[in-house]
Amino acid sequence: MAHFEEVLKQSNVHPKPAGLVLQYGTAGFRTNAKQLDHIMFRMGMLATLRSKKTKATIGVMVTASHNPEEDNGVKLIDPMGEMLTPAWEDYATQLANVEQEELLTSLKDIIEKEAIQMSQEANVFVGKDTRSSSARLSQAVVDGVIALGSQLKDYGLVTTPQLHYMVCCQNTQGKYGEATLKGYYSKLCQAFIHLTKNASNRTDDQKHIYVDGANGIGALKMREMESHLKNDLRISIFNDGSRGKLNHECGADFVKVQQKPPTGIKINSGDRCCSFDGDADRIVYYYTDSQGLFHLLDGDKIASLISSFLKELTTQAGLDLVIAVVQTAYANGSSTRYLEDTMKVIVRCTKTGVKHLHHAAQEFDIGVYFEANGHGTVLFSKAAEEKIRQRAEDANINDEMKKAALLLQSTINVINQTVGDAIADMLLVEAILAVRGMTVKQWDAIYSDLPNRQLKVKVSDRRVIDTTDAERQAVSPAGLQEAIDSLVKKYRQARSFVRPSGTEDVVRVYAEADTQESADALAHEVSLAVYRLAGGVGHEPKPLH
Ligand code: NG1
Ligand code: ZN
Repeated sequence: MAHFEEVLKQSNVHPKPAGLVLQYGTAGFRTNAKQLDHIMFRMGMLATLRSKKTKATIGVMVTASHNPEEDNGVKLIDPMGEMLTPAWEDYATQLANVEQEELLTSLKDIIEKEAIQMSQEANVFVGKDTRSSSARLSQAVVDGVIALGSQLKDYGLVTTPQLHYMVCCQNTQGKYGEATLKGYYSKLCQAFIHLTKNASNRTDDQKHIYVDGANGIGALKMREMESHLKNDLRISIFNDGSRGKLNHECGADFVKVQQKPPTGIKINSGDRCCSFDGDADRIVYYYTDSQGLFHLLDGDKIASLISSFLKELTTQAGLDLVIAVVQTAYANGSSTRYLEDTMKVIVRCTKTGVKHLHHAAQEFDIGVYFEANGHGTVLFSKAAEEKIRQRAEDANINDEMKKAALLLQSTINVINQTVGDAIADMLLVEAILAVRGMTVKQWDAIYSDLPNRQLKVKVSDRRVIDTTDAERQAVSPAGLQEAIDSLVKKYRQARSFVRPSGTEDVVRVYAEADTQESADALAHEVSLAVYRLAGGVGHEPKPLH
């Protein structure tokens, strides 16, 4: 076959360093950019096979999200804009790791196992973030796509969620929207303008938001979007990439983990700020109060705001829809209590990793899912969307019901249902605050976070840690869970768990308790237990204070 000759020729341009083994993890492949050229080429080919198999457009995004500038990575996007199906993650790992001379055999093996018709047409969408290595690496993806004879559309610089959106639009024949950046901005911004236009309680300072773009793609895309907002929202962008380094002392991950404002942002007390991560699929909010104290409003608080808004609107519209919030073990205990006891919504806990949350959220009429780190979105079932549409068009209902149904429709349109999207989530939060006339302080006050701490421990092989119960309990190594249990008992309102990271070669430790000192002490003690029982390497973890 002609394609295979081309594959052989091109694979010599993108050779695999012998012996290198990488795995398609929760965030695709992610490592130092120098090691990724062959991976990109091979993922271009795998996307083509996936496209032939599904008879649909597949996306390939070149990014390493919140990782440092010298890293890069790649993720495949399935037809409805969702993450690659797990069975194909295994093919991705297989294809990535075969040595040069076995490449064709491995390709043919996938083709055979999946009964792929090579004569079937294929179409692949490619996108990249602003890393200096991204241009070269996305070219390697393109070479892989072309080698197997697929059609191709290169979107160039886009956020991860924008590429997910394009794939979904393309495969739904435009029902979800137009597969262009202009289509994306106008859908989201029109919905935002509709939501805010009758917001009688909105104050002037509510029309101004400060955005930390993490020196990445999000900043560029916010600039592009501004004109579509028709002055309905003023946006001040910091860390726009003109000076600082990507994700360096800025961005959503830095702000969440360090629990402090990013460098490079100048704000006054009470100003409403948010930080995106390096590929703009995460967002966290924050402000400083009149005493200069920093307040973080993370994914849990965003999920709480959104779900309470949706509950209010569905009730006002007289719609009986089941709303659930999906979280992970990292969700602050106060948020879970607030959602269950005060809001009375269903709460589910899944393993870390967006695909797990997304999957669980699909089981409800309305599923709001957020990781504490700010990655999340809202899913509406087809039936729920239909009920909302019918209610909005019903001529026999009162004004209040009608208004609520129309607001719900615009809420659906401002959301990117394919994946967590910092830009879309920001517009939704801004709209809710405007409609409610709510300040960032009032939003923050819906519940108080339990003080918490996240730490990392280096061990020689993090796979020795095995967990259960949505990662909240360690089943191995022996004795670790017992050690954690007895440490937790020493503190009030305490909780702690450990799990191997899916994106870094470390074990993550999380602890929360009634005071910051207790949370810090507990996190440190649990880190020591991990170090001692799970084969820690290097120095023993030191206390934080
Ligand atoms: P790992 O490295 O597995 O903890 C991190 C985040 C996840 C998810 C992935 C993918 C934390 C604690 N973990 O995973 O939530 O976002 O990266 O980017 O924030
Ligand atoms: Zn990201």
